[in-house]
Amino acid sequence: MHYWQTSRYDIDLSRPRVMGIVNITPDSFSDGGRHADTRSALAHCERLLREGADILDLGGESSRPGAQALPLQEELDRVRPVLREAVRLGVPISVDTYKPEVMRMALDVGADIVNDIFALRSPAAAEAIAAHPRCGVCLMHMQGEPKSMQAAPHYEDVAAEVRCFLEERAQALRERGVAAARIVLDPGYGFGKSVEHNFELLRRQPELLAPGYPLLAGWSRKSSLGAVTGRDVADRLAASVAAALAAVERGARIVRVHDVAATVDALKVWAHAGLPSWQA
Ligand code: 8Y7
Repeated sequence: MHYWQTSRYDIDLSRPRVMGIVNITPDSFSDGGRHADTRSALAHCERLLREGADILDLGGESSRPGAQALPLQEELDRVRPVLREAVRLGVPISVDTYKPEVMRMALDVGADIVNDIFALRSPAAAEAIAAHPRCGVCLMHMQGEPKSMQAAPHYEDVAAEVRCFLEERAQALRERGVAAARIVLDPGYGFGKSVEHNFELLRRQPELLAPGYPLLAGWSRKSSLGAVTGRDVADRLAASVAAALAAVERGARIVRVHDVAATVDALKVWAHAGLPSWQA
């Protein structure tokens, strides 16, 4: 599985790819309204591209633990104007949403990938993807839902359960006629998982490769990195880069990050180091 098939691009995964995070959220320091929010999101897109991002992931709703759900119309109105411009930037554009209506809008406007933290568990969401001839999709594991997922995460065997869930979600899509080459899986670090769960999952991440789909990993600035380093979210750059490299070393083909420039540098050095003889 060397390419990720998406609406306009076949993304070559023979080297690890960097997905840059673009949050489209109202800017609390500006009263310029929607137009200003759109412009600042697009400026961020352009910055991440200069820093070497291979894919941009646009999101209108925060999925952080405890975050409130965003009304549908507000999400549509935030994402649409940014997406219209972003699809002209010459890179694959992913849209982070679990709402089928937002997926349909995004695919109509020309998005390449749908990134769904609910892994298309809503039948209408799976339908929206299956109705498109070739968009890419990222299926992420989450236990519970963002509002409450960190309350009491529980697993008998976190790696086995995540793998089983992801394999099932991929199979459900395949049965709707979605080609395997369109599907990427994601362990969902931080989504209904304790610090210990996240790191056990990272150590055992190679087990998630067995179903045969490429893996995407998102560790950027997450709280488990704060737990290990004692650092606040603003000071987790080094921790995030280390986690991204560990994920790539354990088979991730795409890393979803805020700090694109640092991650791109780290991956360049990592690529030059090659694999140790016992892994080659
Ligand atoms: C992930 C994600 C977030 C992730 C995928 C954050 C939207 C929380 N994390 N999507 N989204 N994987 N596929 O801290 O790990 O970035 S939001």
